[in-house]
Amino acid sequence: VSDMWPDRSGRRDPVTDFKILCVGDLHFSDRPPSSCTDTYLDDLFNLVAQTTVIADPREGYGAVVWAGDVFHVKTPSRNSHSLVQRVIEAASAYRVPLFVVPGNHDMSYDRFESILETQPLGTLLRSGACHLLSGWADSPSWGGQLIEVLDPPTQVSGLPLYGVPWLQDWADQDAGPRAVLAALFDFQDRFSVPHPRGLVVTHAPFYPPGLELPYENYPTAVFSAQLNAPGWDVYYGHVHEAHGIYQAGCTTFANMGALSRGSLTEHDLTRVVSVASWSPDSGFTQIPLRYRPSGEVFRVEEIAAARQVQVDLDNFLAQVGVATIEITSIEAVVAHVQGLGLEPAVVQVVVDLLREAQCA
Ligand SMILES: [Mn+2]
Repeated sequence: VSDMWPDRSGRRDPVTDFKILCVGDLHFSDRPPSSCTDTYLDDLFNLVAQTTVIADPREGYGAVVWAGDVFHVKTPSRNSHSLVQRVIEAASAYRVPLFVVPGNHDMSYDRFESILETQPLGTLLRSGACHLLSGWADSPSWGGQLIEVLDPPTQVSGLPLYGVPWLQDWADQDAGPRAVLAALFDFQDRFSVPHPRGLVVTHAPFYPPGLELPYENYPTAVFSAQLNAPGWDVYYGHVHEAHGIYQAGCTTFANMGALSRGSLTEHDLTRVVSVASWSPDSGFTQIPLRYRPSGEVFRVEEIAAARQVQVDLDNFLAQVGVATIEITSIEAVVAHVQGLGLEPAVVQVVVDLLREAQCA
């Protein structure tokens, strides 16, 4: 397999017919989210198992990337050893290297450093069942430092794959762009050598132009300009709703939505659960999975209640002359809290409590 990629100096001719499988937010959790039936975890492992079949090296796959939020609950004591071992086993079933781009749920208080200190993702990475995708796939880094404790898989040397983890400052208009440039510190060193095409995977509050959230958004056109890498595409997690494939700036973006079906929103009742294949020649291709109907994975009374809340809210907003807002999810409440103009530290505590309450 190591002959598939040119080495870092680009001496070998690039192989261009490889594929990378991109998988959205997973949110493994011992307990199902409150809106979900008891089969939440088994259903999720079933979807992951399907991706291990799809990512067949004989079909040209060279790597799989999980685009963040592997574990749902950040509190270390609320992730059982049973759960972590099951995830290690599932991650080990891939026949090609598995990479993980850390998401906000994989860190405590949005601190990247917490991953390898307290978080279940750190245990998963240290098990060797998957590899950190932060910076270049073959040399993981953070904040300008190589992460020596984690060995990248030898067979991906030169793979045109780069990761940008969740950034504490994504939504900060001033600090956000600086944080992105810091995260991309060694990207320009070799983005065009040896591959004219490549893939960046991130966990980011990206939205298609025109669909941006007011409180949590990083403009995709700005990210495209900062990459400054024509021919490179971007896959991202974080937004659980599927955005599909779209263009912003000179970059093609894709988000197929979460693998987890843990957030009960209108789009989660209707969307096709999918992952994406990416290749230098073809770009992104949506791959639908086999999944259970939403009536079996969500508690029906919760669905009815959520719809009633939406209807009541719509009526109320219509009466006061305000446009509708989505308030059927924790994320919507989080967005609201983030828009209140509170101290960032206070917002962080409230957001963490809300997200963990989702699982209580
Ligand atoms: Mn998520």
